[in-house]
Amino acid sequence: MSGSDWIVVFAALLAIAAVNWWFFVAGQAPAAAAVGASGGPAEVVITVDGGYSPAVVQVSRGTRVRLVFDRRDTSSCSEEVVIPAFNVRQFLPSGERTVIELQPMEAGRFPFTCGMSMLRGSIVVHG
Ligand SMILES: [Cu+2]
Repeated sequence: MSGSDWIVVFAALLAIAAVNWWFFVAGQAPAAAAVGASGGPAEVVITVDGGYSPAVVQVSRGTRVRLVFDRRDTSSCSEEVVIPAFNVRQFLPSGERTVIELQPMEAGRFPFTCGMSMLRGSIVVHG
């Protein structure tokens, strides 16, 4: 390997370390998923297991979005998801995927919670 190859390898390792840091250390902050932007699929799977993962979903205004709630836990806390801005109150059977379709027409941050407002997430709509 020549000297410049090592620089490339080092830069790649640094990039991998930065990504790992972002997911595992900075991961204390709510994870975000972007859908509908740059031609990506407007579907996001949200794992429900004592919380929502990702807890923040970023979408583009006017994009039709499929939120797929994949409920893994059996706690009564998470059995219902509520999205007040979209008049959604939906039962989530444990061990199943429940699809909620939305088409946000306004930019803003719209929370979703469990039926008791203990578990929290939000949909961030970019204008
Ligand atoms: Cu709850």
